Amino acid sequence: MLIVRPLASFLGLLILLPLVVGDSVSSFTKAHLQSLRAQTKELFDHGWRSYIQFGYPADEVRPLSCIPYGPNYSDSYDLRNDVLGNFSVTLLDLVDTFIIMHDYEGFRKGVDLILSTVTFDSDSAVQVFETSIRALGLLLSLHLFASDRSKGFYIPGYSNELLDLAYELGLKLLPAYSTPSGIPYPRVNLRRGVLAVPSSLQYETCTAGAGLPMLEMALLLRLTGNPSFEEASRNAFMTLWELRTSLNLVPMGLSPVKSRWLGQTTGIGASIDSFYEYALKGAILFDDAELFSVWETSYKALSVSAKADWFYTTVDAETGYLATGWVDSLSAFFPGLQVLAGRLSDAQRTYLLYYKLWGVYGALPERWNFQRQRKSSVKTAVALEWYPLRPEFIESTYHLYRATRDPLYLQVGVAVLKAYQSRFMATCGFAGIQDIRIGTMQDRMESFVLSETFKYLYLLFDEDNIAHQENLKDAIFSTEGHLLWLDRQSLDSYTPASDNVSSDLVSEDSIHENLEPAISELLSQLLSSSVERVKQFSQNFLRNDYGKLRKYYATSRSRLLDYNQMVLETKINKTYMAGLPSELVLVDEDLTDAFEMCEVPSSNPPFSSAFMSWDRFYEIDDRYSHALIAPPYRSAAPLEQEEGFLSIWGANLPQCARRPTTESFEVLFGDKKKLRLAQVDHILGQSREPKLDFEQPKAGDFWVPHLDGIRLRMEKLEPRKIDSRNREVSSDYINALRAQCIVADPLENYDLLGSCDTEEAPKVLRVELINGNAVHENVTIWISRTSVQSLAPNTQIFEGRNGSVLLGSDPIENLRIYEGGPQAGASQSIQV
Ligand code: DMJ
Repeated sequence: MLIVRPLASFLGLLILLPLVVGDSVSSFTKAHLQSLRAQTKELFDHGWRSYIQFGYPADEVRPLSCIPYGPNYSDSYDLRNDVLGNFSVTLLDLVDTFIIMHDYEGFRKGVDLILSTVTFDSDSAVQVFETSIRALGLLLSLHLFASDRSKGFYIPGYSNELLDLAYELGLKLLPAYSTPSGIPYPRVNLRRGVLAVPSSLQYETCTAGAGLPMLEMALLLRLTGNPSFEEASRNAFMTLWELRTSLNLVPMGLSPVKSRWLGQTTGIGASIDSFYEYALKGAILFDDAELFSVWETSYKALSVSAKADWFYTTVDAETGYLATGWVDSLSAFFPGLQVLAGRLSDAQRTYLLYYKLWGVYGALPERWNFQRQRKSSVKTAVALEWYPLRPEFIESTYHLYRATRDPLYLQVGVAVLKAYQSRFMATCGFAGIQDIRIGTMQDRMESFVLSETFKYLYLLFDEDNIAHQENLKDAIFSTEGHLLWLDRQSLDSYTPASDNVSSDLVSEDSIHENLEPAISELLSQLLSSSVERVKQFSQNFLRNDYGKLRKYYATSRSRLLDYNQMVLETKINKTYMAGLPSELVLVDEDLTDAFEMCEVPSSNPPFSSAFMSWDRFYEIDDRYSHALIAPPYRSAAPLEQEEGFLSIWGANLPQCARRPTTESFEVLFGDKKKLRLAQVDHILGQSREPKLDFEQPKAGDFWVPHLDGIRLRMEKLEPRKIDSRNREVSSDYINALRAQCIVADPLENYDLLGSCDTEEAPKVLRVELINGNAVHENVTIWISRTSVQSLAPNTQIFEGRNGSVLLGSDPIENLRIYEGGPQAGASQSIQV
């Protein structure tokens, strides 16, 4: 098994675990995992056979009506044409799934079919990035396996035919980069080049699309030696980065002609997702420090500006203000990326929402709306209602399982598997959901179902998979789930079989001359209307959430703060764990115990799920109960509470923290533009000064010399509220802290020194987050006296007694003035 245990308890396990694997028992023994893999393979085979029989050589098969599906030649504006280029895209996306499923025969059949029938001489306008990630990525991955004797998928007599095809496709995509900015046009006609695409389909490239082909294109260069591939795509990626806002954020779409953003919204989901993914994966694949710094900087910027309590939001890239009230399904890939970046606890936290969404909907709505409505319903919660069987949730589940081996992720896999065996199963493949709110199905199976969704599902159940072997340790999964690596040995050995497709289908100049006037005209019309749209939206937003915060602060803090959004809003509900069977919930409305415990299941097996034992595991259910609303046709119990799982993995679990009843709000000091420059240091050790007569910072504390550009999330501690650390706030605690801040200033300089005298209810503030960094228990944020003084008149931040700091008349529990000398920089005496 996966966890090493003393023999005695292992023997105990043998007695406790059922030896026969039933469908409803989550034992996850070797035999059980083997059965789960076999079931996954069976599903994949059903999809593959259906496509070959009823769809091929078209791009897709329609799973409900069993007919082929391809581009819509009668309407060039039909967006399905973006992925359907009439080159059998399902085949060109899925063949490497055979590799992951240890099926050499299937792999050979797939490769033979590609080589004997696929052609890119198609009069279709396709998205450059869709074609790159699906077809180009697959061909490169197949080539790497077919030409490598060490991986078990070598093809005897193979002489680069797959690479030839990739090369041919690469040359057809390359003219898209012929823009003045180097940002690619979004679409290209595979036979007739960029000019054959209507200009109104070329004015905007989404950020993910512009940056995305980089990995595939760069690999194509490394394998074929044609520098144009990497130069073009790398240049586009770095141009995007150069255009970032002062918050280090990159909006979601731009004009390839004008190289300017066409909106300011950003986030981690649709239109931007793979930008972060390829910064990190490119850094790993090519050992590239520049790309790594793009990832690190972006991640930090997102944490500062876009991280709410449980998930990343969409924000305005210039101001950091909340831009929309939804989370989209595509963003579910992000926890997997966080795992790859080594941010494991961040990843688990980000994952939790998607886990809950799957529990509620048995799918992920394309957009889920988290904002509180006057009358909540499934209609208000599901902002975009379809689920086209996207892979992102299972992709992150797989990465998290590999990093933690927590059985709850396997349980998720079982639930996903069951959904494909029942709900999504169709006569000719698998059908996505058309409308989650009422449960209608979609007559479509996109190529990523067979190329990604089943691949990650299988990998989740397969400890010994080829992808987990030592000789693939440097490989990464592309954004479309194709395994890529850099084979340094085979570099420089390639001569293209044919150069019959020329990259100058049309010269760069002529593309530019022909397209630019039309696009400029279109842009000027469009910009005026989109500016209007953005304005309207933000006005609405101001009336809603922003207004709440204004109201909250209006009376006592009229001069205060350039603040942002109200993130938390809490109320005591009768039950604190919505969605759990009542016999498993122990409700103590008096809030007198230190801990409220979930009922402990009676069996006491030796293993358990650590994720599920997290004391905040259920907080999100309650906090977002207004938006986690199940459609009427679903009545599923939470996955972790299913009997067959809980009785085995639920030892001493779950132990739940009480839901916080405190409120939180955000504060931004000084200039927003300084956010990304602000210094927030983590203290790694004690001061080296032998004996200081003032309190010293300790390891784990923060050092923040300047408050300008500092964003804090504050928790408001009031008597009898339950705080985020699961404690009831006592009046004694409040009074003790407030006693410190009574001002005893000999000069009675009340302009600069604060006072706790107030007629308001006494309270204390606590910093929960500082520029995206969580501030844990017993951690102090040290700031300099000068920074307080320089902001004091405008922002109502004051020095209290003994180095304490006040916001208005409230002391801040974990923020203190560092007394280490007048210059207060003190970097010499603190290791930071
Ligand atoms: C896939 O084509 C890829 O995972 C891509 O990166 C994002 N969109 C789809 C699946 O949702």
